[in-house]
Amino acid sequence: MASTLHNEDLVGMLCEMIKARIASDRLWSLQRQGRIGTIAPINGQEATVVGASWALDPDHDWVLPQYREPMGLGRYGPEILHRFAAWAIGHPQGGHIPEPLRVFPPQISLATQILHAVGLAWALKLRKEPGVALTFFGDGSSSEGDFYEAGNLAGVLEVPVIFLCSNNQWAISTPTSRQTAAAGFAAKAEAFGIPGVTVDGNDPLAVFEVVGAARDRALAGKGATLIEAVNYRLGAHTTADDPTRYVPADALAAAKERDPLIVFRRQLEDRGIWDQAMQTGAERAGERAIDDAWAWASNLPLHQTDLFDHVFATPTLRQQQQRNGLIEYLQGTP
Ligand SMILES: Cc1ncc(C[n+]2csc(CCOP(=O)(O)OP(=O)(O)O)c2C)c(N)n1
Ligand SMILES: [Mg+2]
Repeated sequence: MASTLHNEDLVGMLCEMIKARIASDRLWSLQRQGRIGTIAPINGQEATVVGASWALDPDHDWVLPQYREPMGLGRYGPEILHRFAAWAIGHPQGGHIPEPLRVFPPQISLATQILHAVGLAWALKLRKEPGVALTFFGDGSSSEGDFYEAGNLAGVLEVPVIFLCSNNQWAISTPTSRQTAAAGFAAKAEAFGIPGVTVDGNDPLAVFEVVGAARDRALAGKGATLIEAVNYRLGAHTTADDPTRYVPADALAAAKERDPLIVFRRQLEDRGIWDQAMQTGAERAGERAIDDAWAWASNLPLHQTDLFDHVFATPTLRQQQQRNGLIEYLQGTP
C-alpha cells in the first residue's frame, strides 16, 4: 500500500500535473487547427487525478475515467496519453487499451463508467483477486440514474470500488447550485450506506490520503467509498464551449489563485525539492510526452472497417454482415 510519499513521489506528481496541463493545451490547439475532434480540457483538475492515481497500484487497481482524466493518468504509463491522442482523432485504437493496462477508455456517455466500475469490482471480489476499481465522474454525472443504481448496488454488495466525483463546479453551463439541493455530493453516500468524504481537489496530497484510505477499506473487504474532490474548471467545458458567457469572472479569478499547479509547485519549492531548472525540465518532458503521443496517434493507419473492431470481443452476426456489406460497398460490388 502506497501510504508514504517520498520526495521522488512529490516531484513525480508535480511533473505529471504539468504534463497533463501541457497535453491539454496542446490538444486544444490541435482541435483549433482542425486536426482532432472535440476535446474536454483537464485544466484545474490535475491535482485530483494525479493525487488519486498515486494512491493506486497500477499492477492491481483499475481506473474507469470520464473524458478528461486520461491526460493525467501517466502513472499508469505513457501509453495512456498515446491512446487518448488516438481517441481525440477518432481512431479506433483510442478506444482500446491493451492489457495489462488497467485503465478503461474515455467515457462520454455520462455515468455509465460508474456502473462498469461496480461490475468490475464485483468481479474482483468474486474471483478473490486483489485490487480495487476507481471511477472518476463529474458533479453533473451524479444526477444520472446510473450513479444511484451503481452506488446502491455497491453498498449492498460491499464491492471494492471507489467513486471519485470530481466536482469542478460546472456541468457545461449548469452550476452545482442547480445540480443538487443536497448538502454536497459526498452526502449522497448516506443513501448507499457507504462513507462519503469531501476533500480539497486542488491538493494532490489530500486526495492521495483519502483515496488511500478508501483503498485500504476496500481491500479489507469493507466495500465502497464515495469521495467528492472539490476543484474548479479553469477552462471551457470543451472546445465547443464559450465559458465567458456564463462563468462569473470573479469566481474564475479566485479559482486561478488556487490553481493546483501553482500551489503545489510553491509547496515543493518551500520543501526545497523544486526549482526553476526542474520546472523547465518538467515542461520540456511534458512537451515531449504529447509530441510522442501525437506522433504515434497521427501516424496510425486507418481502415474504414476499423469502426467494427473493439466493439465486442466476438462480433455479432449483424456486425459481421454490416462489415461485409461495407467491404462490398467500398469495392463497388452490388
Ligand atoms: C448520458 C449523457 N447525457 C448528456 C450528455 C451531454 N453532456 C456532456 S458533458 C455534460 C456535463 C457533464 O458534467 P460533469 O459530470 O460535471 O463533468 P465535467 O464535464 O464538468 O467534467 C453533459 C450534460 C452526455 N454526454 N451523456
Ligand atoms: Mg462538472
